[in-house]
Amino acid sequence: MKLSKNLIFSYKLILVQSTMVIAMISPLFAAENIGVPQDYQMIFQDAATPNMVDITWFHNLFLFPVMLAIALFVTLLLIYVMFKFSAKKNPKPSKTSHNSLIEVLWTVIPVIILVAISIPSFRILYTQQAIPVDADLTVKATGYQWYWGYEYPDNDAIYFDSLPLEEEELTEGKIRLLSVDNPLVVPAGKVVRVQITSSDVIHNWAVPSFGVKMDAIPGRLNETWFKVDKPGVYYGMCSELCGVRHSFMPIEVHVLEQNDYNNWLNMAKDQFANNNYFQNNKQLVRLVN
Ligand SMILES: [Cu+2]
Repeated sequence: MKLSKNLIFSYKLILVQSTMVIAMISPLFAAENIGVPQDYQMIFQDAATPNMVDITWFHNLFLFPVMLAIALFVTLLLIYVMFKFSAKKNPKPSKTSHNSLIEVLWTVIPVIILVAISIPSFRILYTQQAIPVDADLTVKATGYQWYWGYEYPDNDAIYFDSLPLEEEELTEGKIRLLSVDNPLVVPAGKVVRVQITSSDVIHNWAVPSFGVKMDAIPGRLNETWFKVDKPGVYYGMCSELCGVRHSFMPIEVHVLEQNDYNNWLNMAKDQFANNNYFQNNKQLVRLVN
């Protein structure tokens, strides 16, 4: 009776683990997506920056196999123990309570695994944090309850608000809850330094395909960077719970070829530059008054 219970338990364990493995591997073969989440997606979007390439490699080809190997090893060990030392097969249990060799092994091997994981992990963390000194462009993203404001301090202080499109404004190619009226526009193949802050509560500027996720904190200026070679539209969202309309502050980044970017810049200078900052920023007006 006990054995059959054990059997059912081990079958369940195998079933749960194999379902988890299939669920985690299948998105690796998902169709091409650039900067857009896909239906039933479970892991990363396609990488658009060198940092995200590293992060994807680290997860898919390093952490995931290590995790899989450990999970399989522990599962097999459990199954082995359940059969080998069941009450039926092993009626007189051993009274062993210490085994120096095994204790050293189960301490040293996990330490080696953790050190091996930490080396690429620290390298990736460092490249994310170290802003290249020769950044080609600086943009500033400010989080407001509940939209983003973008500023180009190097280009006549261009400033504009970026609000999500309402459902009736959605045209062909626009995505509900991801498309905005004024997207952030940057040139392709250039290092973009992003300064991130907030005017009210903590927000978070996150674009998954860039491997970028940085808190926007009132009174602080955080920095991150990205370099996207492939022109296209990339999406992200505020990733810090910031209030009732937290899910309505998407991020849309247009990466343009240099020529197209220059054209946009000229247009933006006409439209957005040197405007009265307070007029543009209703939130600040409210705070000041
Ligand atoms: Cu937010």
